[in-house]
Formats: sequence, C-alpha cells, structure tokens
Amino acid sequence: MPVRQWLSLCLASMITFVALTPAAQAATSIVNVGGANLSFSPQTITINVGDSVTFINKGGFHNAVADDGSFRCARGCDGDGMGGNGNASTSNWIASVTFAKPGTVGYYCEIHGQPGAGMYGTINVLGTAPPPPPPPSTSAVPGGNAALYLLLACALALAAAAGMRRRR
Ligand SMILES: [Cu+2]
Repeated sequence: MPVRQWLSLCLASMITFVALTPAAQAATSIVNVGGANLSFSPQTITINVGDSVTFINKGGFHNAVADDGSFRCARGCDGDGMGGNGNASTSNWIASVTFAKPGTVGYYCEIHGQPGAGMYGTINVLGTAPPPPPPPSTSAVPGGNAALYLLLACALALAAAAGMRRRR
C-alpha cells in the first residue's frame, strides 16, 4: 500500500480511537431550593469529585449552608471572592459549589432547617479510582494489543514518509 494511503488510514484510525476514548468531564447537578415546599429538591444527590451543584431559589427566604461550614450560599457564597453573600434571601438567587473531595456533605437552610432536619439535603461525592499504573515495559506488545500494533504501524509509515521527503 502506498505510504500516503497508509497515512490517511492511520489518521482515520487514530481519530476514531481518540473519539472512542471516554473523557472524564465535570458535570453540574441542579438542586431546586424552596418554591412550593420548604425543601431542597432532590433532597439527596450523588455526584463525582470535581462536579458542581447549582442551587436555584424557586421562591422563599432561603440559603444553603454546609453542616461542616465548607460553603454558605444564597446570593453567591461567603468568601467566593466575588462579593457573594450567603445570608438567606428571597431573591431568585443561583449559587454554584464545586466539590473537590469525596465524602458526604450535609447542608441545610438556616431559616427553615438545621443539620439533618427540616429543610436540609445531602450531597454524596464519589471519589474516582486512581488511573491504572503504566505497563511495566514494551514486552506487553506480543500480548496482542491492537492499538499498540496500530501505533507501531503508523510510526513505521511516518518514518518511511520522512525518509522519502529527505530523498527529494
Ligand atoms: Cu429556607
């Protein structure tokens, strides 16, 4: 097969490979605050480390305060560096919190709840498994890894193409 054809095949394969590789992406979950009921909805959510939760006040005099004090939000969050203020407010406030550590975070509204009672909620933050260790050596290639063979073939084709170019 001509080198040029090889190269386009390699390129197409690599693009497919990359496209099929799942990328870890931060997600945002919505928690509705108040509205028809004095509650957070959904009351319990599960997210992954690095994800965010966006609290949206649907009506009423509310805020969202972590049991452990890690956040206190309403019109922004205390100490967010943008002039945010976690005091309960009746405005249609929206506030986002990003969770960098795995664990369970309880929170409540200072006006209508307390930790674990009344208007309160729970956020379960799941930790991600550490990435698998790199293979010990290239001796893994005879094991039959299609992607590695493809990469080797591409490298050979690229080397061949570079050689042709030098000869011109
Ligand atoms: Cu409230």
